[in-house]
Amino acid sequence: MIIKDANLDVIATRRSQYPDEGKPEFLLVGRSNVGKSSFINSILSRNNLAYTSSKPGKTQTLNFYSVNHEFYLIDVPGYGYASTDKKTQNKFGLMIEEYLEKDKN
Ligand SMILES: Nc1nc2c(ncn2[C@@H]2O[C@H](COP(=O)(O)OP(=O)(O)OP(=O)(O)O)[C@@H](O)[C@H]2O)c(=O)[nH]1
Ligand SMILES: [Mg+2]
Repeated sequence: MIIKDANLDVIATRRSQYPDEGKPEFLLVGRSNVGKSSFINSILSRNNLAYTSSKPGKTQTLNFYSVNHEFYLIDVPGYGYASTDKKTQNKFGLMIEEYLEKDKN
């Protein structure tokens, strides 16, 4: 697939902020620091589109990357990042659960 266009379209923390065009969405889930954001840059052949870090806990929101105006790749916070406090971990969990339960795309 030729990536003609890739950009960060929407940053969301709750449902009302999700894009609503009905395009397919692919969510990348995994442990913190496992390389989810790096993977997005890699498959889109973009070096610094998704922010990465050698320290866990970099991605803190639902980041919707529009690809060729056809679909979205969504970068999300990783799970298992014990260094954040319980309250923040819980917030990340609820944010992703809301997406998984409510988003139809
Ligand atoms: N050796 C190696 N390191 C990688 C690879 N992919 C990513 N990394 C490194 O792993 C670290 C974490 O990468 P990120 O892409 O920020 O990880 P993440 O899963 O998005 O992390 P969170 O946003 O905290 O959930 C960075 O230092 C990357 O350079 C890989 O394939 N091999
Ligand atoms: Mg990340």
